[in-house]
Amino acid sequence: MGPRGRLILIEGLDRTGKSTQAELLACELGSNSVLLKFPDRTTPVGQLIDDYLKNRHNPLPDQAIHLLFSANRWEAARRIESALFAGKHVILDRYVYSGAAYSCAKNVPGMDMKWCLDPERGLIKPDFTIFFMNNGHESEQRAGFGDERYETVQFQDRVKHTFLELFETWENASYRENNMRFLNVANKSITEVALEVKQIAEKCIRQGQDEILRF
Ligand code: NYM
Ligand code: MG
Repeated sequence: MGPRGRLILIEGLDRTGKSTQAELLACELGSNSVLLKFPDRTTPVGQLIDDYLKNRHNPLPDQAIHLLFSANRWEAARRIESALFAGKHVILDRYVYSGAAYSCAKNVPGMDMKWCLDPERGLIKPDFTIFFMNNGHESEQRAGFGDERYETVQFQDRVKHTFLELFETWENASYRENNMRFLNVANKSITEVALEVKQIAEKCIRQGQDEILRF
């Protein structure tokens, strides 16, 4: 059996170019890679999520939509694991950290960070996480900003702080140091960012790591 593939996550705020870069990376790695975007809106659970995001008046309680986002990852868990063991690299466009940061940023009583992270326990953890940052209010200038729920400047600010708190307080120092990179994409071209992402991914693949990490 050959070496297992690497699980590489691209995370960040809305409209920072994550999907574009995840696609470019998957292209770069070629047929030896699989790209998964969360939420995966194609599954039955994903359709409920899509409906919620597009319809600002959807009455789903915050707890219920949170658990659907998590269920949407669990739906893919076995697929991810078998791809990795088949030697394929799996590129993720958003994952557990988005799940916790967006829900926790809503400040719903009882939905603290621990509550938000609990349903994610046991999911495979990325071998490497690249977190896309910008200087703040650039996302709103990107095409389409505001179309979906959560896309307001105030909420994005809260999500940004919640992401940072999540990494600082709830992620372990060794993961932060060895398995993560914060990448400021402000004022960088798609090509520049793609080159950095490619270099990070290639390093992660070269280094290798046998055991699967879990949340
Ligand atoms: N989102 C995404 C969540 O609130 N929880 C999650 O677990 C995930 C994966 O969905 N505003 C939010 C973040 C986005 C929205 O994602 C849709 P995208 O990448 O714009 O399709
Ligand atoms: Mg979006």
